[in-house]
Amino acid sequence: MDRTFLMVKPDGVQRSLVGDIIARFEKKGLKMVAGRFERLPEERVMQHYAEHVAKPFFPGLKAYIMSGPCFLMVWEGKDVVAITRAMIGATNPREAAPGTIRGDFALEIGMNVIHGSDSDATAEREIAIHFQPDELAEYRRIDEPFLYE
Ligand code: D4T
Repeated sequence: MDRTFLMVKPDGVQRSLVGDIIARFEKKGLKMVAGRFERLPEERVMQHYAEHVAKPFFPGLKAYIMSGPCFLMVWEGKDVVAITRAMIGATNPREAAPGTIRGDFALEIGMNVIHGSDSDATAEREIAIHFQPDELAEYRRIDEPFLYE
């Protein structure tokens, strides 16, 4: 089954959006297979955002992402990367469609509530940065026969 890495950022945690966000993915039919609540250490922030380290917005992004705890998750489902990116919405919440997480819950690009992997390769890389293989649970959702044809 396909997997993705999702992370509620410190603004989402402080604004008590974790439960609402999890509920959206659960109700969609996706399966959470790992979750951890933590303040990210600098080393993993640098690894996670390696492609952005040299960009002008990186110092602000790093300070924000380390400003408080995040909720890190791994989710499974067929085409889960594309599905969750669509549910999360555009990077800039002002351009994110109503009904998406960023469209409904955020205003600024620098505080856009949630991160989601943008490809299968990125998902694999990000899961490996944040989780050990034995942290990923293997189980069936009881409603799977009613979710997949
Ligand atoms: P993440 O990675 O957080 O899910 O966001 P996206 O995948 O949607 O967007 P991204 O990689 O282009 O940006 C990563 C992260 O940096 C913040 N950011 C981005 C920012 O503060 N200012 C900016 O100009 C950009 C482009 C927001 C998300």
